[in-house]
Amino acid sequence: MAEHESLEFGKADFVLLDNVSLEEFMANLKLRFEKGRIYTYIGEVVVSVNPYRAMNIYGRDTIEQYKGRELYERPPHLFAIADAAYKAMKRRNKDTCIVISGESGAGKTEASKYIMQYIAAITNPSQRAEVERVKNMLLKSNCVLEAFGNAKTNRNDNSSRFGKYMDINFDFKGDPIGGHINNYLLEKSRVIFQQEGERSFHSFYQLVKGAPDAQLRSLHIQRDPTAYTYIKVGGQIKVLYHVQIKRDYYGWQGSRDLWHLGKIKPFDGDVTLIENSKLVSILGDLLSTKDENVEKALLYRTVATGRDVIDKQHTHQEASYGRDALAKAIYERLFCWIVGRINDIIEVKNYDVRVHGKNTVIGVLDIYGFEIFQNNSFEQFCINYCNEKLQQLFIQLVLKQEQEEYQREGIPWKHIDYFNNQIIVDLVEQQHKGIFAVLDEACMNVGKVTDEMFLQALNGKLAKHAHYTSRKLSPTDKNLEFDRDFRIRHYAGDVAYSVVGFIDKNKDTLFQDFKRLLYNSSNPVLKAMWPEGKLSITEVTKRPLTAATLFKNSMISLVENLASKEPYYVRCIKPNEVKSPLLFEHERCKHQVEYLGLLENVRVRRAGFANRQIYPRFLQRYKMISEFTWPNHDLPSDKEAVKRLLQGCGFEHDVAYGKTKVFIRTPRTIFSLEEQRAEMVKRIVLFLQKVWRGTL
Ligand code: AOV
Ligand code: MG
Repeated sequence: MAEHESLEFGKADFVLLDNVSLEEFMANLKLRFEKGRIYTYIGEVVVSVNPYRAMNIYGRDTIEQYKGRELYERPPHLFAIADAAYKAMKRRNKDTCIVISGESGAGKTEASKYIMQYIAAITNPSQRAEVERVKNMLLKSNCVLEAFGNAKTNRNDNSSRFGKYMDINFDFKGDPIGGHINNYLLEKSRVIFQQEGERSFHSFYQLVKGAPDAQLRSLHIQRDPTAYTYIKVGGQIKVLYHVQIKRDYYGWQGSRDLWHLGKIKPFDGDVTLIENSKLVSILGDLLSTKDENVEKALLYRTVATGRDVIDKQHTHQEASYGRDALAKAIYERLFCWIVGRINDIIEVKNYDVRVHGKNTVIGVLDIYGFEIFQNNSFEQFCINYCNEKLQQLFIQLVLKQEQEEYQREGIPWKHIDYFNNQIIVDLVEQQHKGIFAVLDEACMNVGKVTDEMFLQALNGKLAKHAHYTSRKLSPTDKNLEFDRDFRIRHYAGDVAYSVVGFIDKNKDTLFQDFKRLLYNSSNPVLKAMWPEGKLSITEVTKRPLTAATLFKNSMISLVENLASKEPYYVRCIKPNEVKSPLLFEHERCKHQVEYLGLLENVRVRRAGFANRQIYPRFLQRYKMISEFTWPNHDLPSDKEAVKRLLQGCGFEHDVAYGKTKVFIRTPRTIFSLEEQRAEMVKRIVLFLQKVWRGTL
């Protein structure tokens, strides 16, 4: 008996549970976690529990075990799902994607890295130099993006503060020839503020800890991070993993092409900046622009009144606001610029379909997970909405369409119920009525609209919505601590959001003066990041889209893109709040199993069919294994022919015949058909060779 089939480690696939109940599901999950079996299947879905310790299951030898194997031949593993996505892409010329979901700290980013490593390890057997270069860049880019886009939060020491979707392009041989990264809304407010116990992005600490003295001197940066207001707000300046940080720092220094971006560096954004002329001149130096222009942009706003152009001095508050907005914008644009540079390097070039054959894609999605903090703001709202969208995609593809197809095809089917979170997605994104729409409307208003007025508008529009409430609507609710909170009942739990800052963050205003300042920098890289700075003050600019609208649009197109590919899922579970390798907190895990819809997934899967194909395609592939169908059948329909073929093979009990498709329950049947087909192909080839040589 294969190790993974031994009961000592529980059931390797939840579909094999004796009874599909939450209790049995949890008992199996816990047993496997305790035995160090962190992966379990639900059919082709991998359920993963974060082990919070180094596991010896990702090495070269393990990779070899999974390479080219069928899913159930080896114990459940991310490598098996990566291999399945790769095989589907290669065998059937299909674009596939791997969607990794789970709450903050559940292990998505780690999983995405192992998947990438696996794909890199199994491809390019002929060691083509160009392919090796591409693979190297794909793997290295992770390190750079993590440095600039990840940070310590109270949920995860290495939390992704941006969403990442990476396409890997393959040529007809199945070797990676390029890739493309899409990044989604970076949590840039972290540049200026961190909650208690949190840190800013890793890059800041890596720089002060890892850069050589001379370089720090040239950037006017001290080695002591406590000297910098922006990166010490969260009080967590102690640098974790010092050794790793040093290695990482040199790691991205080594990526030669990416290194010169380091020219723009964090600066002390304290208001003293304005009083302290030395800081102004440091900034002038780092931004390659005149000191007096820096000072002017920080203190004044140029406004056009009719035909006149005047300089209006900022109040202290406006100056602080402007300074913070500038810091956030510089970092955000730097981040997007890095992604752009990586894309320049990895993008497929000189691809000629006639030479290279069809170009197929595997997409890997790693986003920021669902999160609840002490104080939740606009950023959490966007992140949690993003998770709702992905849950909706899972529901659509795994629970809904699957069941609808059985009905459409006339396969006897008892409907399996599940919670559909579309209602929450609508609550956020619906036109005119959704929270984003109400927010945009508030931001559009010419008069001064406050966050509180926005909350009132929400209360007015959403009073009756089952997933929305606020203190005004439920005055006795103890979980709503403040008048400025509204609460959403998300698929993964209730979250109270503070409206403070929603309007500003959504408008995301950056004074035109700063754009002009940076556009006029003599550093060409900086200049290129601020094309709007070209406009003169009297030119009317269109109102830019709000942060919410941009994010919503990017999520909608992301989901469309994923839905157009054949999806594979990794569902990550976080076993405890304290990052312990030993603790399986039953209630926490149960909650995740419930909201991820895993039990429903098992039910649909168990009652359902692993594989389906329309009759003509099925015949085309397998007709050679039956005398009734090879080379052609004389039965009245392809459906009849498929029936005859499967009866002949003895698989009758494992299949169902729909109107247009044959449904096959277990993957083993397909595997066996494939084996028989391979055997026949071999024989036919031998036969033909003999005919050819005239030796028959
Ligand atoms: P996330 O990506 O799901 O959270 P990570 O992948 O960053 O979570 O995992 C959090 C931490 O858990 C890692 O830094 C590791 O210490 C540990 N960990 C996760 N998976 C493994 C594994 N397979 N083996 C060993 N340790 C692991 V967020 O990005 O916060 O949503 O926004
Ligand atoms: Mg992550």
